[in-house]
Amino acid sequence: MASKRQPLPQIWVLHGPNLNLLGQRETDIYGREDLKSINSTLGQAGKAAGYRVVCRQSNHEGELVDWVQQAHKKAVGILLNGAAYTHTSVALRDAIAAGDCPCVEVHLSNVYKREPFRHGSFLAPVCLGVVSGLGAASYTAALHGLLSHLSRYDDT
Ligand code: CA2
Repeated sequence: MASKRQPLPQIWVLHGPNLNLLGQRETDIYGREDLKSINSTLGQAGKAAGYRVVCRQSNHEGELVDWVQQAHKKAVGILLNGAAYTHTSVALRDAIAAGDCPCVEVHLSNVYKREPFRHGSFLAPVCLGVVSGLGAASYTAALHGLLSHLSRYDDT
């Protein structure tokens, strides 16, 4: 009888508004790497660790809220660059807090070096941690932090 392979546990990577423009504009702030390349790096690193990485980008707050809710059901962890919604969205914060899936807040730029309105985050208090300022490497650092957390709390 053919053996059935278990599907890999999923990590969802959610990118917020305007991050589809990465690599094309404001490269002095956000770097030259585009989203496709960041997603591909995360996919490979996740696969090497035994996870399926699912990446999505939206410019719409409600769609991001929907995805966070779905991630709580389908994924074991979330990396979220909420972009501008980080600093404004009670809805995203409530969605993160509404489930048990650990979420890491990610930023390419060092938000604390920038305008004061970027210093506050509605999301950070309900996240596992925050990585900010390492460029595209913020995402890989966040993934490694999440994987380390998951390996500590693995109940399989
Ligand atoms: O540093 C980050 O990753 C941010 O989340 C990026 C957001 C910003 O509102 C946050 O304060 C910090 C902005 C994303 C905009 O991305 C662009 C990329 C290329 C060109 C223009 C915008």
